[in-house]
Amino acid sequence: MIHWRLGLFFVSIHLCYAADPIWYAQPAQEWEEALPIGNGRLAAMVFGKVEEERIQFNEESLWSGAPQDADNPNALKALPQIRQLLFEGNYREAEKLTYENLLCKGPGSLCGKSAEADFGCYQTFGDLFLTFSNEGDVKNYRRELDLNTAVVRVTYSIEEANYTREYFVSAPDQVCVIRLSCDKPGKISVTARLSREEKASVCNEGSDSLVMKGHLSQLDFLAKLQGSAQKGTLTATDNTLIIDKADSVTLRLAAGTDFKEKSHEKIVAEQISSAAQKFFSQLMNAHIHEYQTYFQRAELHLEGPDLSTIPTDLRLQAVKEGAIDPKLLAQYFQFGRYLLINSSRPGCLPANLQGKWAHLIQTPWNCDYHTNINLQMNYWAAEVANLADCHVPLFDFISELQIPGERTAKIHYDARGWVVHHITNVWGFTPPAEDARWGLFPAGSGWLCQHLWEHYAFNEDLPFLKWAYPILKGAAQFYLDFLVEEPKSHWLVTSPSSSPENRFYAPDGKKYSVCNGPSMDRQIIWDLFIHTSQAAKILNTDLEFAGLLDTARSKIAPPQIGKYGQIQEWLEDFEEPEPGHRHISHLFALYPGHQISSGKTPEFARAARKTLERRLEHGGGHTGWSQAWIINFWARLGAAEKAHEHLNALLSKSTLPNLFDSHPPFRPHTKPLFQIDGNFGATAGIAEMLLQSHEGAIHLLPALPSSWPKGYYKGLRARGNIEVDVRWENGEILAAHLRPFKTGKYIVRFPAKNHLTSANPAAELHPLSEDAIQISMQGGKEYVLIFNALIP
Ligand code: FUC
Repeated sequence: MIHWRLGLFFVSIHLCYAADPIWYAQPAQEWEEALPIGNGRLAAMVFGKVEEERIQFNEESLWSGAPQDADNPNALKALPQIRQLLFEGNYREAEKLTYENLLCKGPGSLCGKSAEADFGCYQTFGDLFLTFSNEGDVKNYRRELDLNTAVVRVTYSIEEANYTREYFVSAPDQVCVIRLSCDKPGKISVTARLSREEKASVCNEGSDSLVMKGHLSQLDFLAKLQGSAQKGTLTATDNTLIIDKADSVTLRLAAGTDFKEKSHEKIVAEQISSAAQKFFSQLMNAHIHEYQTYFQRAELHLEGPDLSTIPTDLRLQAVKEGAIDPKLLAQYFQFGRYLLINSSRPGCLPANLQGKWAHLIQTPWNCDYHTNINLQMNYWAAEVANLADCHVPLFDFISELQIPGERTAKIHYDARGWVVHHITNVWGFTPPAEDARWGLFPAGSGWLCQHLWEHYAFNEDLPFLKWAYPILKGAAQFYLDFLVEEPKSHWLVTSPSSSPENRFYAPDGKKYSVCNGPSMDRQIIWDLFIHTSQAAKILNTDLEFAGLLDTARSKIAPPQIGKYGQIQEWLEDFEEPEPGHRHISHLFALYPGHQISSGKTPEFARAARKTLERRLEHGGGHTGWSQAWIINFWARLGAAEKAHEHLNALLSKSTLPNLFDSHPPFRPHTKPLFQIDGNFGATAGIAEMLLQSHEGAIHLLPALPSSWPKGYYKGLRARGNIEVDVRWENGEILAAHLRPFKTGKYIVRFPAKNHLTSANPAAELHPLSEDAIQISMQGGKEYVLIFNALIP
C-alpha cells in the first residue's frame, strides 16, 4: 500500500506538470488587458491586435531625474526640539517643526509627479506598431500567455489562411523576438514602426533596421529593431520597415541606456547583430531553456473543475460573481512566479511598483521604490516559491543605498550607519520625502534588511551572510544611534517618526501623524537587531556589538494591547480617524516578521486577530496590496477560510483582466492602476497557506481551505535550506517529500488530524506531539513521509 502510493506520487507529479495558459478570445483594447513578457531587464506588453498590433516595451533603467543632494542640514538643528515637543505631547508644534525642517530639501517626489524633476520616474521606452494589410473576416482568434515557456502566442484565421504570431523576451540573447507566420505562402505583409511620445527620434539603419534614439535628463537611450523575412521583400524607409508578401517574418528588438554602460549603443548593436545571425528556433529554444531553469522549480496543482476551455477574463468574471475556481488560483500563483522571474533576474534592478511593465511617461507614483510595504512585498514570494536568485537584485540595490543612506543618517540625525526612508529611486534618494505623513518613515532600511536575513534563513549560505553582514550592521548602527529613551515609559523609541501613512487623534482632538515609536518601527528594529546579532554570532564576529544590540532590543517597547483588544498602532492607545486604513503596519510582527505567532505569543496572536477584524469591519483591504497582506496575516494565524476569502476578494476586487493587480485610482477621474505588489503578495499568501517555516518548524498545510480538498505542490522552500513537496486528498496529507540541502534535525508540523505512518528512507524520527515530529536527515537525500496510509 505504502509503495503503491509512493509510486503514484512520483509518477503523477511528472505527468501532471504544466501550468494552463492564460488566454483570451479577443485582442487587448486597453494596456491593462495586454499580456506581459520580459527577461528581468527588458519588458513588453503584447496587445495582439490583428490589424494594428501594438507592443509597448520597457527597459529597466529608463528613468528621468538625476542624482541629487536632498539631505536637509536644518533637520539636525531641529531634531532635539522636535523630540522634546513629542515627549511633552505637543504634537501640533512637533509636526509643524518637522514639516519645516526635517524633510528633504527641494520638491522630493512631487507627490508622484516627478517626470520632469530630479527625483524622476520610470518611463515607457516606446512602442512597436505593426500594421498588417490582411483583409477578410478574422476567425478562431486566440491570444495566450504560455507560462511554461514564457511565450505569448496569437493565432487567427482569415479565409483559408491560419496565422500565428509568437512573442518572447530572451534573457540569453537580450532581445525581444517576434515571429509572424502563416500556413499559406506569401501572406505576411506588414509595416513596422517604432515610436515614443516624446524625447526620441527614429530613423532607419541599413536596409533591415530601425533605430530610435533619445535623451532624458541624465540618460541617453536607444532601441534597435531588425527584421528578416522568408521570401517576399523587406525594405527600410526613413522610419518604417516594410515587408511585403513574406512567408514568415522575424523581428528582433533590443534596447538599452547608458545608466550603467556608457557603451550602450555598441551593446545594443551587438545584441541585434548576434540575434540576427540565429534562427528563430534557436532563439526560442535558448529562451525556453533558460526560463524553465527558474519556472520549473515549483508546481502547484489545486483540484477543481477543468475550465481551461474558458477564456481567463471570463473565469475571472465568474470569480467576481462568486464562483470558486481553485485552478485559476493555482494559475495565479504561477503567474506571480512568472512575473518575478521576468522582472527581477540576477544583475538587474529590482522590480519597481509595476515590476518592469509601465506604459506612461509620468508613471503612477513615479513607478519608484516605496519601502513602507510595496518594494518588500514584491519579494515576499521569492524564497518560498523557489526563486531565491530573483531576490538578488533587491540585495544589490540595498547595498547601493548604503552610501547615500550614510549621508542622510549623518546630515539628518548625526547618526552612524545608513538609513532609507519611505521612497527611493535608481538615483539613490534616501531622505524623508516631502510630506511627513508618508515620507517620514525611518524604518525603511531596517525593513529592507529583513530580506537579507530571510535569504540567509532559507538558504543558509554563509558567504552570502558574510557579504550581507556589514549592510545589516550599518542599518543596526543607525537605529542604535537614532533610538531615544521616551521619558514616561523609559522604552527606546524612534523619534520623530510616523506609522505608515496613517494618522491618530491626539489629546487635543486633532489629527497628526508625527509621533514617537510607532509600533511598526519598533517591530522592524526588533527584527533587525535580533537577526544582526544572530548573524554576528554565526559569523563569530563583532560579539560586543551583538551584545549591544541584544541589550538595546530588550529596551524596545514590546507590542502593546489596546482598549479594543488590538495590537496598538502607536505607543499610546490613540483613536484613529480611519480605523479601516489600508496599511496594517502594526502587524508587521505577525507577517512578514516573526515576533508574533500563534505558537510562541498566543496572547499577541489573539490581539493581532482583533486588529485585523477591526480593520476589516471598517472597510480595510481596499487596495490590492492591502488585500494581499491580509491573506498572509490570516494564513499566519492558521485561519484558512479567511485567507481563502481574501484571496478571492483580491481576484474579485483588485485584479485586472490580464491578472495584473490593481490599485484604486489615486487621482479623481482616473482608472484603477496596475501595481505589481498585490500579485507578488498574493503569490506569497498562497504559499503561506500551504507551507510555513517561521517558528523553527516546517509546517505542512498550515491553512488549507475546504475548497482545496485535493492537490499537490512541489518544490516550495522552507527556512533551513530544504525543499518540500506535499500531496493531499480529502484535506488530508498523503505524502510529503523533503529534500534537505544540509544534514541536521528538522521539526515537521502538520494539521493534527493527520497521522504519520512511515518515513522512507528509514529516518531517525522522534514524535514531539500529536502534530509534530523531529526528523534527522542527511543533506542531498530525499525523505518521503507517508501520512494516513491504511495499515493492514
Ligand atoms: C503607498 C501606499 C499607496 C500606494 C503607493 C504606491 O504609498 O499607501 O496605497 O500603494 O504606496
